[in-house]
Amino acid sequence: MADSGKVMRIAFGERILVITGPGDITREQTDAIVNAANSSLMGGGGVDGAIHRAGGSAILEACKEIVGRIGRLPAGQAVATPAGRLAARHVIHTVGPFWGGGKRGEPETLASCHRESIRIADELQLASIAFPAISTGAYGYPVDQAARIAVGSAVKALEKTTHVREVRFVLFDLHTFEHYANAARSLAATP
Ligand code: AR6
Repeated sequence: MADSGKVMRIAFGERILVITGPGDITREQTDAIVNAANSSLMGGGGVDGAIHRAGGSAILEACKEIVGRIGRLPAGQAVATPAGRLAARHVIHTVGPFWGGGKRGEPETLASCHRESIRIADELQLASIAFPAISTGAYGYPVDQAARIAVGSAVKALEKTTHVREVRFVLFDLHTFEHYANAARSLAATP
């Protein structure tokens, strides 16, 4: 889709990081969009609810099949389903950490969400993937800290991909956009 709101683009060699917002990830035309799911994979509120509503029942059917096969999805891991009626071709569902103060492995788990989602997109030979601000809504992760972890781990993963060339963060509100943009600016400024 045409970028809505503000857009920041940072090139890393042939790869590109895009931070944009305010924006609705369900309207993204990247090859994959990432869902901030819960371990049941049965849908929920926030961005999870929005993705299931916009994509239709094909997403839930695929999630049920996955849960039947592997059971609940642990935090930090990711799985891919078709995207139903969405413009994206795939939804990559990942489960962020619930914020419990920061000493329960939350940063490692949040980094793993981004690393695993990009790894799966690369395995599917996709060129682009869009993330929401995982864990910063119902799961209560402080946005400034989440932004640093999310952008840092995404760029690190992006440097190693074979197919994925573009990672986008599509932030729902301006406040969240500013934090992710600041995190990207600091990262780009670090030699
Ligand atoms: N596009 C982009 N971002 C969105 C959208 C959208 N359409 N809608 C909301 N956001 P949350 P979490 C933002 O709560 O913290 C669900 O019930 C939102 O403003 O969706 O990882 C799941 O089933 C916030 O910045 O995800 C889980 O139970 C960000 O997305 C639980 O919530 C994440 O907020 C997961 O909690």
